[in-house]
Amino acid sequence: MKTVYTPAHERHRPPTILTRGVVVPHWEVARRAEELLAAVQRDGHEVVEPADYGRAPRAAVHDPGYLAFLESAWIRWQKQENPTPAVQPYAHPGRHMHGRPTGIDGQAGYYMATGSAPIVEGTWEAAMAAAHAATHAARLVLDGEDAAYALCRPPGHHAFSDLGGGFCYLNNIAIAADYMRRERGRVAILDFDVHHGNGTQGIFWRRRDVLFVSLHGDPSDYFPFFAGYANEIGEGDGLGFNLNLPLAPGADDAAFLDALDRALEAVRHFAPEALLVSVGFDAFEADPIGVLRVTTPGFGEIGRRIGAVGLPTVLVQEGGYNLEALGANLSAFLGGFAGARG
Ligand code: Q9C
Ligand code: ZN
Repeated sequence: MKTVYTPAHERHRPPTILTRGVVVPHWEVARRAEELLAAVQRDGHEVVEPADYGRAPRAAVHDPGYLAFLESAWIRWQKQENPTPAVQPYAHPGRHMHGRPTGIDGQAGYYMATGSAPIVEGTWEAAMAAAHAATHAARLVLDGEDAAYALCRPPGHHAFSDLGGGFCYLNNIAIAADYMRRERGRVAILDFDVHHGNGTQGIFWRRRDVLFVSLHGDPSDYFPFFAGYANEIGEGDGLGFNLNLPLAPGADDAAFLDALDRALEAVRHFAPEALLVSVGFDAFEADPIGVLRVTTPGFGEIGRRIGAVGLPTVLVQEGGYNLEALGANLSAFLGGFAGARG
């Protein structure tokens, strides 16, 4: 399978994250992509660089004010007194607050849902490149490839139209899905990252041409907390085209695969012309921020069942933070997928 990869991700180096009151090194590190790349190379997949698709694909999904913020935030931050290397908000609009700040501190809080998506010098370039990688994988599948894998970093599924957060800036899979929709009637997105794909859900909430289905740890006590519940089914035109399957903490391969079967049943019923998959390996039993217990062979079976649906498929990398296991988990997943394609 063709893998779309660019070293542009290396410029995004989020330094730290505040976790339970303590500043710790960020989990979303460049080595993640290096481990994933080494695995696809070991397995003999062809690696290609993405083309530059310009502004249009991201502008079709994201708000102009949000894009202008992302592009300029780091430079604006440097113009403050005693600047630091990372834009990191500390105040967000809570309930009952509707004012619109003009300064960088307030805007950072306005455009970021969480403090876990710091913006450093190379973040914008890396985020654009990740979106191009997902778009390129979509292009390959539109042009007749059976499937393609976008090795994206930074990830994207927590980014809404006008709101970043949770290590995400541009929503790579939403950009790729919307891009495919220009040439295909209906597409489905399946998200098996351990965190609910709240940004992707938000972007397609009122649309019936893009089905969104997510498997994830129960948000009642897990990030992103405020979305991912089973009663979220879309609204307006999109009513009935959003499916959330939250899993209890500690869910094992069997529980995960049962939920995956339900998700794939919904995909088959929707009968899309293509499938896009938010691929996360943070449901892994030894992920440092995960809460589920999927094993490496479990990811193989996940790949096999997704491949067996038989749709043209765009795989887009999201999370997964166990650096020692990332490569093996990707190999298992891609091997399972390829096995089902014959
Ligand atoms: N104590 C993705 O996997 N919360 N994002 C971290 C840990 C944010 C994960 C706090 C998790 C976001 C793409
Ligand atoms: Zn995740």
